[in-house]
This record gives sequence, C-alpha cells and structure tokens, in this order.
Amino acid sequence: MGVRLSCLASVAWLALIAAHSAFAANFTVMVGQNGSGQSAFAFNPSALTIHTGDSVTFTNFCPGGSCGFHNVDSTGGPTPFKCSVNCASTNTPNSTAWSDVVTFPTQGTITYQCDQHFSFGMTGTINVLSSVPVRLQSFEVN
Ligand SMILES: [Cu+2]
Repeated sequence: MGVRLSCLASVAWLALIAAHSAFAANFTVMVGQNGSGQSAFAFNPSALTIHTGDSVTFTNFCPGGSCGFHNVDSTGGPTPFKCSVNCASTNTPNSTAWSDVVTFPTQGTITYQCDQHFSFGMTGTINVLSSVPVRLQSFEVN
C-alpha cells in the first residue's frame, strides 16, 4: 500500500512539470517606464526571466497619449531583434503607440537597449532558461 501511494505521488509530480513546459507564456515589458510605473528612460521590468518558447510583448508607454521616442534593439544573446513600429523595416526609435511580440526559442541571456537613450541607462536583460523536457510515455493506475 505504501509503495502504491508513492507511485501515485510521483505521477502527479511529473504531470505538474509537464504542464509547465507545455504552455508558453507571454510577458509584457513597458518601454519608457520605470519600476514605479512612471515615464522614464527605462524598461519595466528591466530584468526579466522567462523560459524557452515564451514571448515578450514590448509596448511603448504612452501616458495621456504622449509616447516616448523609443525602440528595443538587442545588443547580445542568442535571439537578435530590433523593433518599434515593427521588427523588420520600421524599427528605429519612434514615438507612436507601438507594440511588438518577440518569441525567445533559445536559452541564454539577451541584452537590449533603446538606441536613442542607452547612454541614459535605458537598457534591459532577458534571461531565457531552458524549459524542462518531459516525455511521459505511459503509466498505469490500478
Ligand atoms: Cu528611448
């Protein structure tokens, strides 16, 4: 009886780990906002930890409809990106209410900046951890 209970507990634990790795999450980084939610040459949050397969929505902060002149441009790490109005042709600092989603498939630390304001400390990091791979092939419950 004790052995059977122990097996059931193990199955439940595996199921929780699998659920974590199976669903990618989306995180938001506010561009031009500090940790207190105020307009600043900053990202909120400036340091973010996610897992492979997760995505980040970078959104230009526009209090009262007035947006800062910003972009997000990676300066290191496995997933390069440069975005403002979009992440391809119109990606230099821009003062419209832009928002872009970037997906991070690879483990590593990404550093990024606003090209207009990095000298004022407008930089951020995204630490991408590997998702836990789980292959649950079969189990029986008696
Ligand atoms: Cu900026």
